[in-house]
Amino acid sequence: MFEELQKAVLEGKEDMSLKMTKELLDKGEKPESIIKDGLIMGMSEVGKRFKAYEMYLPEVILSANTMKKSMEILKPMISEGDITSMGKVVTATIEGDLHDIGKNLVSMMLEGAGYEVIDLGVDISPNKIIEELSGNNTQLVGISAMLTTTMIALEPTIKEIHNKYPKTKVMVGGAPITEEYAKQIGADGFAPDALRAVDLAERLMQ
Ligand code: B1M
Repeated sequence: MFEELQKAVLEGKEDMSLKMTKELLDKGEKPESIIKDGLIMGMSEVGKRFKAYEMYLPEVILSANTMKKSMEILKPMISEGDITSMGKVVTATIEGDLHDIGKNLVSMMLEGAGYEVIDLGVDISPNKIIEELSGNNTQLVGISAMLTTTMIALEPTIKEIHNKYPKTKVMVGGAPITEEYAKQIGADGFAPDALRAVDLAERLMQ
């Protein structure tokens, strides 16, 4: 059944993806497994085929939207924690970058783990983040970058946040980011996936 869900994402079939998502839930599968073993695996295959020129942008958009539709069902199920108990996190995709699936997953997982998450969306400038931080005590900012052309905007963004809010930690992630790069640009942490982003958030907010 997971294979059918992966196939639905790969082929951009929203109705089938929703049907399989609901059937897996009815069978007692956890929302986290449905995301990881169904939706993300389907999307990973999309990434591979896009890279190999076997899929084109309109098809990738269909797959991304298909994944999003299923995530809309799953999100409330993994966001049932006590949202004020763990602290406040602001999430965003870096300026110039429109990819939001990974960032949305990270936001969802953080919400599920009990954090209050303010998701600013995509193509977010340092000013917009700073504006959001003013007047509240956000402990952590999570920034996603998916392009080699946009990841370079992370460093000035992190610097600006640290200058204005020295106590606020910044974690980064996204396909082109590595642990080493994150250190080099002054991030407080890097996570390769949404699950590890939650562990990292816990460590950074201690
Ligand atoms: Co784009 N795209 N895309 N794309 N796209 C990539 C990233 C690319 C690697 C594809 C490729 O060539 N193989 C490539 C980047 C190459 C590079 O820079 N090295 C690329 C390109 C080139 C582009 C365009 C420039 C294409 C064009 O127009 N010619 C364009 C740029 C637009 C822009 O942003 N300005 C573009 C557009 C798009 C779509 C709009 C069609 C669509 C995005 C839809 C959307 O997000 N709403 C899209 C998609 C879907 C992809 C791929 C195929 C899939 C990305 C994805 O959603 N993966 C991607 C190929 C790939 O990554 N293999 C590709 C699934 C998601 C669950 O994984 O986002 O990696 P990911 O998130 C993971 C981790 O990275 C991590 O946790 C997540 C979950 O485990 N993570 C974090 C992410 N953020 C984190 C933050 C954290 C911690 C962990 O802390 C804060």
